Amino acid sequence: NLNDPNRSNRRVAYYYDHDVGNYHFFLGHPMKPHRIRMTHNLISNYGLCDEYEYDAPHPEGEGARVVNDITQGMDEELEDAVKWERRVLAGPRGRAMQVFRPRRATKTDMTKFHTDEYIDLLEAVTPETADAMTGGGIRCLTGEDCPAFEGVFEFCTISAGGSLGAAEKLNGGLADIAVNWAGGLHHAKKSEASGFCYVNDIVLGILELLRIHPRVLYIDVDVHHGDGVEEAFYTTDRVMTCSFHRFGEFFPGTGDVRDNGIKRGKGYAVNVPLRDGITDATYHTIFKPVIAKIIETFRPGAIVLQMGADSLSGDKLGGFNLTLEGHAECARFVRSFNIPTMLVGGGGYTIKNVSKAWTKETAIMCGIELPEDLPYNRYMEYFGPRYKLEVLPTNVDDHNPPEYIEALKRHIFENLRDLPH
Ligand code: ZL4
Ligand code: CA
Ligand code: ZN
Repeated sequence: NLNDPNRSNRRVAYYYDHDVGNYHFFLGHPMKPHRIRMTHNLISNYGLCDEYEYDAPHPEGEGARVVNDITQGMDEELEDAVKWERRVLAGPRGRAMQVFRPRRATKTDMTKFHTDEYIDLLEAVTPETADAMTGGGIRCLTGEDCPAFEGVFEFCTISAGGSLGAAEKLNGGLADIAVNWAGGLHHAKKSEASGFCYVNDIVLGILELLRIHPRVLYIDVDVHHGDGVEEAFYTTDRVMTCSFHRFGEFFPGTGDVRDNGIKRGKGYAVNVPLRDGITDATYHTIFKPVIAKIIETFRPGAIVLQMGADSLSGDKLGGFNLTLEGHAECARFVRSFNIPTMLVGGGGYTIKNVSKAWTKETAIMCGIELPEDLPYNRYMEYFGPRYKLEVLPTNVDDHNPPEYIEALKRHIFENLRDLPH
């Protein structure tokens, strides 16, 4: 039954470039692209994938090959044990999803949203100019949040290339769900980097989806407000943006519940400003009804879901108290509507938790609930002492009383009632 919301066999396309983990923002910078590599390693050791199939010929002309072969150099007995564990976890279902190395986004791709001048500047960053271009005088790359690190442009071609590849795959009807954990960089503006984000892969991906779909819904569960995406589509009724975020003396400071779009876009931006310490239970008393109502009234042809993992409990920058289960429930809930969906990453600064979240969520997209015991993997030592696929809540106070949540819901539902449907 194709309409069964829990139908397990969605076609999932997963985008990963094994170079992504090699980029470093700056010493001590909280954003660590290495977390994408950790995620991929955990995904492959859970048996969800094992090799690449290239979307397009790779510029370096490489063919498909096995990646992440952590068994190389192991003694035979351990190698057998690891391979056996993978086979057991993968089970009889065979390969769960298709794996692609994305093409790199080009300047022409990027200037579908960004200005030529800004992209030229980004491309001009080299090891020699990097230091001089950070902060000092150049307005577009600002200070410690967005340093001009070595390879920043290439990093952006990977992140944006994944989201474009994912959008193209959905447009072609070749997948039901497409995943790019290297994307989700929601703060980047038309001609300015902001909040660790340089090129807005999400805006580029949505623009691609709009070629086929009259209406696209954007949902953002990162703990920060999705301001760059909201701003890009603030005056259009073809994209509805909905961000859940921590609000009140917190970056970037935008995303008041009263900000809901202008001109033709009036009513097509939804903001859910939350206080710190929010738990799974409180979060879902607002996430589920708001998303269900939006889908019912807006009837999107495609969804982009930003799964920023900094809303998890214990995040270095976050302040929410969501467990792995509560975070993943957002993805499971959106999947149940059975609408073509692209999942992207975003924030997430306690990196062992980021890789657990995005691994669990990748599996859920494939219709698989993973066992809690982590499989042997290359980054095993990050996950001690419990080695479990879990993020537990802490006992911090939830500063979101029921009255506050109810008032937010009332405000949002009243706005949605005014939309044509
Ligand atoms: C750091 O330790 O709130 C950057 C940034 C670099 C290394 C050493 C420099 C120390 C925390 C953050 C000084 C850093 C001062 N290093 C940074 C107003 C601010 C000005 C910059 O998840 N300082 C700016 C951005 C936010 C601000 C959050 C979230 C992205 C996303 C999607 C972006 N900026 C105050 C901070 C450190 C750093 C330690 C930092 N920056 C924490 N929060 C911010 O939504 C990917
Ligand atoms: Ca958000
Ligand atoms: Zn964030």
